[in-house]
Amino acid sequence: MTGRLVVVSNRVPSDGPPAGGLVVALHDCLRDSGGVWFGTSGQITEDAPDRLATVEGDGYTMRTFDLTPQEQTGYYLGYANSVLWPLCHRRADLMDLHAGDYDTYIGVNRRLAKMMAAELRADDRIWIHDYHFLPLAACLRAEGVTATIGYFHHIPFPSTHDLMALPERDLVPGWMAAFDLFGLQTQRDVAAALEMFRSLNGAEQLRDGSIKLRDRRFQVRSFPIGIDAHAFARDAVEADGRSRVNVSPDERLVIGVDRLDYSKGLDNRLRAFGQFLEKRVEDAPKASLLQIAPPTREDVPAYARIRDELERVTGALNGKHSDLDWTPIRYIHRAVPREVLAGLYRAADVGLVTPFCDGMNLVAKEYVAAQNPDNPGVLILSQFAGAVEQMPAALIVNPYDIGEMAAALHQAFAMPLEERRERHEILARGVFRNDVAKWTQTYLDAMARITRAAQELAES
Ligand code: GDG
Repeated sequence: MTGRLVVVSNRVPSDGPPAGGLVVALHDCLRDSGGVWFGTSGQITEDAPDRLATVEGDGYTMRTFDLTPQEQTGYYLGYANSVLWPLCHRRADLMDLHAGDYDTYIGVNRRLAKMMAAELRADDRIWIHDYHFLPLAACLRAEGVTATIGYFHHIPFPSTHDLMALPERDLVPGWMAAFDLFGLQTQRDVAAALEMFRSLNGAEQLRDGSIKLRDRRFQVRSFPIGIDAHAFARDAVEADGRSRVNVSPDERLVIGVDRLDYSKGLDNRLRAFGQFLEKRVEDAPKASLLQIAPPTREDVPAYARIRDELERVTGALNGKHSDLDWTPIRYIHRAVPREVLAGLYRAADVGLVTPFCDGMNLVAKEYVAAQNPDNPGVLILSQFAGAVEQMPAALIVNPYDIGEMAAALHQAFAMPLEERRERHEILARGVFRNDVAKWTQTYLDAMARITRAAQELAES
C-alpha cells in the first residue's frame, strides 16, 4: 500500500520507549511502515508556539506541540475529561460545563489541523485516536485535506438519550461524517451510533452499511481492541508474582487493576469484597484483595472525590476485618511496573474487573493472558465492559449488584479445576488470536479498502 501512515493521539511517546498496549501497538506499526505521529508534547508553556517540534522515533517521526495553561484547563481537563469522558460513560450528571471550554477544545483541534495540513500529503492514511480529537477531521477538511481519515473511539459511544445533555450535540454527526471510517470498540457502540443517525433528519444508511450525511459518505464499524498477549504472557511467566505479595500458601488472592476513575466501579467492588468477607464461613479459605489504582486526572474534582471515597471504604473494611497478622485489602494508589503487574495477575486466583462502563477494558485480557493454563485463575467481568462481547466465558456480573458480585467471588473460589481450565481455554484463545497486532491490521485494511474504492470511483 502507498502513502504514509499518520497517527494522531493526545500524547506521543516522546519521553522514551513506549509502555502500555495502545502506544506500543501504534509504535510498532509506525516503526514497520514508517510515518508520522502527531500529539501533544506533555509540556505546558505560556506562549505555546504555532509550530510543531520534531522528536525522532524508532523508524518514524513524532511531531509534537505544547499546550498553553489555558488549553490544558479548557481542552484537556475541561471539555475532553470533564465533559466528553463523563458523557460517554453514562455520567452526564458529572459533566462540568464551563463557558469557554468548548471554544478552547475546538481551538486546539483547529490549531492542530492547521499545523498538520501544512505537512500532509494527498495519499497519507491518517488515523486519529480518541475523544480529544472528535472534530479534528472536520477541521482538517476545512483546511482542504482530502486524504483518507480514520478515527478510533476508545471509550463507549453515548446513547442518543445521554447525548442530549451535550450542548454541542448537533455538531457531533458532522464531526463524525468528516471521517471516512469511524471505529468503535463494540457492536453495542455501533448500535448506539447508528441509532443517533437514524433519528437525524438528512442522514441515510446505505445498502452497504455506510452512512450518508449531506455530501459525505462514511462507515461506522466495530474493531475490538486487543493486547500484546504473547509479550504479556512472557512477562507473567518470568516474574515471580506470588513471592512479591507475601500471601500464605492457603490464602486466596484477588486482583483489581484500574486507573482510579469513577467509571471503573471501584467503590462497589470494595463493598462487594466486604460483603464476601462478611459472609465467609469460618473454615473457608482466607482471601485478600490487591487493588492497584494509580492516580489519574487528579486536577478534575470528580477524581478527588472518588479517591476520598475509596480511602474511606478501604479504611472502614480493613478496620473491621483485619487481624494482627492479616489485612484483607491492600490498596496501592500508585503505578507498578508492567512486568511486576504481569506476575501479580498470574499469582492471583481471581481477576476482578467490574467497571460501571468501559469501552473495552484491557485488564480483563491481560489477566487471561497472564494465567498458567494448567491452573488458571477465574475472571469476574462486568456486563458493562466492552470486553464482555468477546469474553462470555468469564463469570459475568452486574457491578451495581453488590450481592451478586460477592456471590461470584464465592463461586470463583469453589470452581473445580476442570471448569477453570475450560473457561480459561476459551478466553485465552480469543485473547491470543485477536491481539493488538491483528486489531491494527484489521483497521488499516478497512481504511485501505475505503481508499481503493474512492480511487476507483474517481477513475470511473
Ligand atoms: C481506555 C478505555 C479501553 C493500569 N494500572 C497500571 C497499569 N495499568 C494499565 C493496564 C492496562 C491499562 O493501564 C488500562 O487499560 P484499560 O483498558 O483497562 O482502561 P483505560 O485506561 O480507561 O483505557 C478502555 C482502552 O482505552 C484501550 O482502547 O480498553 O475501555 O477506557 O493496560 O495494565 N500499567 C502499569 N502499572 C499500573 O499500575 N504498568
